[in-house]
Amino acid sequence: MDDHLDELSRLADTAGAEVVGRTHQRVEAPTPTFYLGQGKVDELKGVLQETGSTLLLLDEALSPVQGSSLEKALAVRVMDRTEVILDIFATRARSAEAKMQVELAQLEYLLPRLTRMWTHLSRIRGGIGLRGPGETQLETDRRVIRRKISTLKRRLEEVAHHRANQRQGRRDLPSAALVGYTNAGKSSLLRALSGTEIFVEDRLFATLDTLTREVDVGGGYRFRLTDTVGFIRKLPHHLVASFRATLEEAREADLLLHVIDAGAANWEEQVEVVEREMRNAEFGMRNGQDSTDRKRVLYVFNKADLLPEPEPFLALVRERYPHSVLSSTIPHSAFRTPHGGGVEQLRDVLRTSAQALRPIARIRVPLGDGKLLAVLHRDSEVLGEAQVDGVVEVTARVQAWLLGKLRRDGVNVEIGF
Ligand SMILES: Nc1nc2c(ncn2[C@@H]2O[C@H](COP(=O)(O)OP(=O)(O)OP(=O)(O)O)[C@@H](O)[C@H]2O)c(=O)[nH]1
Ligand SMILES: [Mg+2]
Repeated sequence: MDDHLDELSRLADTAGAEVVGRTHQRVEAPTPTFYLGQGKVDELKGVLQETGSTLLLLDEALSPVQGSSLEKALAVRVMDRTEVILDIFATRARSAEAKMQVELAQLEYLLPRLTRMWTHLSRIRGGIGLRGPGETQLETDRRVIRRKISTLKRRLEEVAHHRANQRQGRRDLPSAALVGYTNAGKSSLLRALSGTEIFVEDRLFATLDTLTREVDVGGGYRFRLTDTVGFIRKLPHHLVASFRATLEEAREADLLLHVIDAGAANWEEQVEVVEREMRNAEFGMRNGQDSTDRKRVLYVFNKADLLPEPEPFLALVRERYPHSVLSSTIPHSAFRTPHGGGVEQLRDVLRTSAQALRPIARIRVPLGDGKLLAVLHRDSEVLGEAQVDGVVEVTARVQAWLLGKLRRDGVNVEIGF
């Protein structure tokens, strides 16, 4: 309960509001008018006046009716968690795509609430609210909004299509996506591993755009590592739906790095939230190595520098999550992995994965089979070619799927020589 209100406070802070008080009530059956009971509403009225607050935030989702009756009764702006999150996304969207995605989510959210927003806009000015790209739409009617929604969906599909095409040409490198709860340190990890400058902030939802960097994982191997938008408890479903295309990059990755803030008291709850959202977004996940049709997940317990005893902690979590590593992106912190700096263990695991995902193979290509040679040059990394006994022997780093295909086609392939 307190964790949830702490998180709501952080959301408020990120949105630019100052928290002056908090209260909670166990609500067995929310009332259709106020969600809360009349007694609580009266109490809130007093507190709001005393503190001179202009805003009331609720951690639970309000119906359009509950929102507007509470606003009337309390004479302040009332927002639920969904609205605060939408507001943060609206002010933080930078790229054209992120802006379109947020606008789509805002419009979908607004549609059933149009009347309430109209009155709200005419009555209350300033403060945080539904700012950003969706704002101008408030003046238009439902029909226009619906048309705008379908235009946005179409344009987002075009962007997604374009990206899928781009991805096609980059299948030669193994890929991993950083996923996890907001503020877990995903962007910091990408920065530490790639050695490039990436925006990091101790606020929620610092990252809204996916960003991909090539990372040298040692032994001549490179990984394509993608940073993604963070998840949070009760992430508005409109947002999840409109950010679907952005998450496509993560869905396509060979490997998922689930980044966890090991220093958070409720990290287990955060892991559950992330896994639930990923299931909803249809990520094919598996925890382990034994089946081939699902995606591998590596649990990265970050901020290990905050743990008093990192090694016993890791031993404990490995009982439940066998594929886990500790990391810390803070340079020169007391935490060191057995292989050096705070992210070196993760780099080692990535190298091992790269070796497994891209084994080196020797392929015997009959002289004159230009088509096969072309396929190898396009879809694998050719390390060497030699003509031996009437065949071309190609040594290459080959993706597992291509190896399977070559074997099925009866090509002479040898690995582990
Ligand atoms: N103590 C400690 N803090 C860290 C570590 N890694 C990141 N942080 C801090 O955690 C905060 C969030 O880091 P980000 O990298 O922006 O987190 P994120 O997962 O990308 O967050 P979103 O983009 O908001 O989803 C920043 O203040 C970082 O400096 C770590 O290993 N140890
Ligand atoms: Mg980030």
